[in-house]
Amino acid sequence: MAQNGTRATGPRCIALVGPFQSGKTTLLEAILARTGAIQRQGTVDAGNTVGDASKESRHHKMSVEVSVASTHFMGDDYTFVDCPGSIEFVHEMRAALPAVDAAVVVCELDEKKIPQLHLILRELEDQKIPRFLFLNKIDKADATIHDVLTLLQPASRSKLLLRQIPSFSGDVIGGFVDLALERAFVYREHAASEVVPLEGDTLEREKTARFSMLETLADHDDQLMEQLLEDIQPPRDKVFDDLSRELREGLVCPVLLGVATRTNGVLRLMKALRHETPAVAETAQRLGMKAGNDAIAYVMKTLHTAHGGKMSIARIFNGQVNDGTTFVAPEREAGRVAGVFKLMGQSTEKRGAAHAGETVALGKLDHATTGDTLTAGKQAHPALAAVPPYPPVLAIAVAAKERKDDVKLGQALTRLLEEDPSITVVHNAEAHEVVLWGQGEMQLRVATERLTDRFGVPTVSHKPTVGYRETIKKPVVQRGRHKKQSGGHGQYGDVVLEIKPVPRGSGFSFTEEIKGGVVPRNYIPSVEHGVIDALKHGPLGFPVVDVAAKLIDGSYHTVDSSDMAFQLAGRLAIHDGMPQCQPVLLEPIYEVEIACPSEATAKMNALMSGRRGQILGFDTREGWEGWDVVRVQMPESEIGDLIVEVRSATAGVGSFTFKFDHMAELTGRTADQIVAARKSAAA
Ligand SMILES: Nc1nc2c(ncn2[C@@H]2O[C@H](COP(=O)(O)OP(=O)(O)O)[C@@H](O)[C@H]2O)c(=O)[nH]1
Ligand SMILES: [Mg+2]
Repeated sequence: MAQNGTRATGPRCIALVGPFQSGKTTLLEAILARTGAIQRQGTVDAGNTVGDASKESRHHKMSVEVSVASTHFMGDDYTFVDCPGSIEFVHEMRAALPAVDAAVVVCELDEKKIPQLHLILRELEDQKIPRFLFLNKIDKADATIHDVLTLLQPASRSKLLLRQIPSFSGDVIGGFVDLALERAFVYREHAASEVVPLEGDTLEREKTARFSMLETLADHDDQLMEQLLEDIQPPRDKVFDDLSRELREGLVCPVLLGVATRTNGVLRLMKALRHETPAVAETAQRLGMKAGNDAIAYVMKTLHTAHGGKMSIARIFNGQVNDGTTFVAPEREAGRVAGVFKLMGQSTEKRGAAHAGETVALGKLDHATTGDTLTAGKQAHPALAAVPPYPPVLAIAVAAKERKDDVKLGQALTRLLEEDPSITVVHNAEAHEVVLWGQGEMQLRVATERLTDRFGVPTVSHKPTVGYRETIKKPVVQRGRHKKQSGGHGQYGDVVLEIKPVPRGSGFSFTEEIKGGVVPRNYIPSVEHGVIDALKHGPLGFPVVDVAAKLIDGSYHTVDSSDMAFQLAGRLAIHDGMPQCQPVLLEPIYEVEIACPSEATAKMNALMSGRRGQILGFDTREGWEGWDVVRVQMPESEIGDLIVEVRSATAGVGSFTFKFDHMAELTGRTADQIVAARKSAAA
């Protein structure tokens, strides 16, 4: 039985987070099985878990979005939010975190996962989410727990506090000792662990480990410190109170052990959650919620389901939400709830009103988006949280496979972005491209799969067009004469243009110095029009920039001259003049700032020079111990898949931001290839 009886403490919402493949989805399944929400524990490998039930997740055998499922335990409701571990889907977790009372960080005993763990803990620390570490897969552990903690500690700002130690049967871990309870358990597969006497060698280890746990707690409790110094055994209740308080205040991160596949350690985890995590009122306080009577909810995720339409997964922080509740978001109507649903992974089940603390799906809130704070009432509550997505790092251009789907693609993209706000869409009018910007290859692949499978628009995708330009290096004076005077109404326009390069970044200018009306005033805008048109494709095939054209001479015909004729004359002059001006390709250069663990900095250096990058400098990353920032200038074409290499050189955790800096001349082989490719594409 639980140490504090069975008093109910209200519905909780708990995030399962942690590095990729650490066992989060398996742990969710184990929790649901141990608490009776499901009859049979599925496995990720068999593809029959409650989490990861979307087509894309099953297909890639990984979590690509949050999976939400609720269960009961000792009189209370618990909703678990299984978050993808992959860095590309980290926004799913970040947007969900404001809704949760605590997070369970699932981690393997694997040194290679430390950088990812570091990033995840950082996010939890920044958002002030109380957190447990669940060391999973201890059935496969070949290091001692103590050594592992020493390795992991630098990734955590708060002290990792070992709450359990393993006990052994022979060489393998057969159970654990709970250091707060001072009780020993042996694991039983898919059943509650069995209490066994705490004795012998295990008792000795327990004493040492318990003392060190108490010492850590005493760092933030003077009274406990005195008791320890005076060799007084603190009462068990005091130890539990301290554990709970220090967890909530983010002073410690308690560490529990387990084997998710066998549900070992799962009940103890549930009991720790039950006794130690804050309830909804405290979480609401953390978010700065103001007292009132209106229902308030936070949207952690938006989904478009095949049958139910749009669903907003929301935690209710105050009041009660019914079918028909009308919500406002700050500065916006959000819509009217059409159905309150209980979630079990992908499946939804209609239910009654939801109360403070519960996490449910709300049907058809047309104008609600992920991250919204919703208020039922006239006066919107200020946003409880703001989690802007990280800037995107990778792009693909997408188009509907069939022209007839063009309009449908627009609608599908709107839904896609609602489901995943860390994707942005940019319309490149010049290249007639719809460009999806996102967080990585897998995320964009999943995005195109969703467009096809979920939103019914098969697409094709390719690399986005790089914004090359061209300019000239020499001036020329060029005549352009358009003359057609055989039969019927003739055409006549004649201009002389001075074409010359201007400094980089000054764009295009058109001026005139016409004397004696050799080109009548009313035709001059037509000449300019023709020039601008011709400069859209220079001799190399790209838009021309940094050129000045001056109209200096010309002639006209009283009957045959027209706007059209002078436009054509302007075009001709550019067309014939430009090739004589030594045209040169310009490529966009960006300033890129790469953040990476210091041990990878040297690798970055090599990577940059392979990509025509110019290193501008190195720095330590502010507020990130053991990290560096590398600043480089790099051509746009080389940034295309840069993230793939940056991640592979940094165990997945490196990232970058970039902004346009300048256009630079490009000559030689690379330039020739680009021009040739353009010519063959245009042909
Ligand atoms: N041996 C062992 N394998 C586990 C355990 N928990 C999960 N796994 C396996 O680890 C892999 C990744 O699990 P998954 O739950 O998908 O990890 P996630 O990426 O964190 O959701 C799967 O093959 C699981 O079967 C465990 O406690 N012990
Ligand atoms: Mg998973």
